[in-house]
Amino acid sequence: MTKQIYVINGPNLNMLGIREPHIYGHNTLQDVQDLCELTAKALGAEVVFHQSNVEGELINWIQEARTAACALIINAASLTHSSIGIYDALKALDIPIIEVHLSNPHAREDFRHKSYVSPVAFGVVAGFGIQSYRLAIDGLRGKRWLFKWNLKTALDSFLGRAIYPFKRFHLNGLRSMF
Ligand code: DHK
Repeated sequence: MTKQIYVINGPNLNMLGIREPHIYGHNTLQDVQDLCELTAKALGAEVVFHQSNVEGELINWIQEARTAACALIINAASLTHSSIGIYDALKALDIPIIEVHLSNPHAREDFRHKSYVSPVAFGVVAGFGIQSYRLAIDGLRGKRWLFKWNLKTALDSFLGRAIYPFKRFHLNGLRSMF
C-alpha cells in the first residue's frame, strides 16, 4: 500500500485564481493539486486531495486521515481562525500536521493572527503562494513517520513476493507489529 499524504483545503479555496488574485495569486486549486502530487511522488507517496466550504466535511476527512494517512497538510482557510471543531479533530491525530497558507496571515488583519491549527501543527508554512504546499510536503522528507511507513510498505512488498502462499497469514501478523 502506498503511503498517503492528506491535503485538506477549507472554504473559498475552490475560488483560487479568481478570488483576490493580488493576495492569493493566479493559480487554481487544480494547480495546487498537481503540485502536491508531483512533490509527493518524489517521496514515494501519493496525495489524497480535498476541498470543501463545509466545516463538517473537513472534520470528516481529518478523522479519516487518522488511520489512512502518514501526514496531513491543511489549509483551513478562514476556519483556521475560528474553528474549535477542526482544532478538536486535529488533536485526535497522531500523524504530523503541517499548517499551510498561501498568504502570510500575520501580515494581514488582526483577526487572521489567531490560528486554531498552529497549536497542534508540527510546522507552519505561509506566504509562499502555492509553493507553501510544496515546501510543506518537502519538509516531510526523511522524517521518521515516513520511514516507519516505508518499512511497513517494504516488508509488505518483500514478503508478498517471497512467501506468496502464506502471504495473508504472515502479513497480518507483521502488520500488527507496526
Ligand atoms: C486563506 C484564506 O481563505 C483566509 O481566510 C486565511 C488563507 C488565509 C491563505 O492564505 O491561504 O486567512
